[in-house]
Amino acid sequence: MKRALITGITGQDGSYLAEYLLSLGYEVHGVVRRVALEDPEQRLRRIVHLRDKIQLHPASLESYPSLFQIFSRYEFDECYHLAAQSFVAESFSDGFSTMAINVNGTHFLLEAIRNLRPSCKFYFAGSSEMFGKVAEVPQREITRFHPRSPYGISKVAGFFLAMNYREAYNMFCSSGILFNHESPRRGFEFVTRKISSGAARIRLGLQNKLSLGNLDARRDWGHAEEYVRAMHLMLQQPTPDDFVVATGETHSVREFCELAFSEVGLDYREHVEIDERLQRPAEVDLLIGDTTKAREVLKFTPARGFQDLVRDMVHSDLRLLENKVSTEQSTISA
Ligand code: G4F
Repeated sequence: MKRALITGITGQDGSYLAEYLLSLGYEVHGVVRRVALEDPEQRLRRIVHLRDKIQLHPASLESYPSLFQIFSRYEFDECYHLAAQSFVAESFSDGFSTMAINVNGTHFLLEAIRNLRPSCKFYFAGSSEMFGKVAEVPQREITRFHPRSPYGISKVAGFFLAMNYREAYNMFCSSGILFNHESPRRGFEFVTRKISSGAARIRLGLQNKLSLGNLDARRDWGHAEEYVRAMHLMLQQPTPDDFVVATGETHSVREFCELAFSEVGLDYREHVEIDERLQRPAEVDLLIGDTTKAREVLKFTPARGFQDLVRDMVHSDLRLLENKVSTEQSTISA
């Protein structure tokens, strides 16, 4: 039985990856913040159904000793480093904590592995945000990076840290350059979930308007549940390497709105309003990934397209809200 450690196990990707590794027969461990253990209903909500199948360890990405301790107690075969301050807009508000968590956290983990378990394979969650002001279209593994936010810069640093540990210490470190990946488990701060839940709430009469920023930004949106398989595949290769994971299609935020609102029988133009305060100081205008290497080497091709993703998110939010409303109503009448 292989033993894997996931940082960021309580997030969208971490929860899907934990499910996937369990289905493959792994022993799954996760790093969580201590506060998460104290507020399980909210902070562990994505992994509540896995609670008795996984082992959680309280630690902080800001503390080398806390990570060192976990590696000194267990011999892991694989480590998936997904935890990060991952909201781009927040990185403009507080670039310093984004850099500290994302860069030092990655460095601490790599160093703990080097000292205690150098044979442990390491997956680093890179990001298409590293391409930023894109040097070519579509973007591939060798496209020059030009990040446009502290978040993007922190991911470039993490990417090169992983590469450096690979080259300097011969460790198995691979980075996934994942393009945007979404699902019904996405956090509400990201634009896709903001739109899917907004459209569902407007449909149910719970609100009437949805404020958004730049509707013209284009993203290559895939389904997170599928993308975790690519992470796992990267660590099963004979040699470590870096891979773009994407659908190869691009759509604007406006198209996402159009489709999401039409799924619930509404016209987004009657409900979406632009709030200039939601514009970013520097925007990433166009992302679209070149899927060739992942297809040829990993044999990974995502099956779920844009329409399928939008539908999944909107209908899941509708169901969630309908259940909530009917529970509230039955509580009131009881
Ligand atoms: O959903 P977003 O916040 O995602 P973003 O910035 O593309 O980053 C996500 O994908 C990256 C992979 O490329 C990850 F590395 C990162 O951690 C994160 O998961 O914004 C998408 C686009 C942006 O262009 C933004 O300006 O939507 C635009 N947008 C327009 N109105 C908005 C809004 N974004 C948000 N969050 N909220 C808005 O109201």
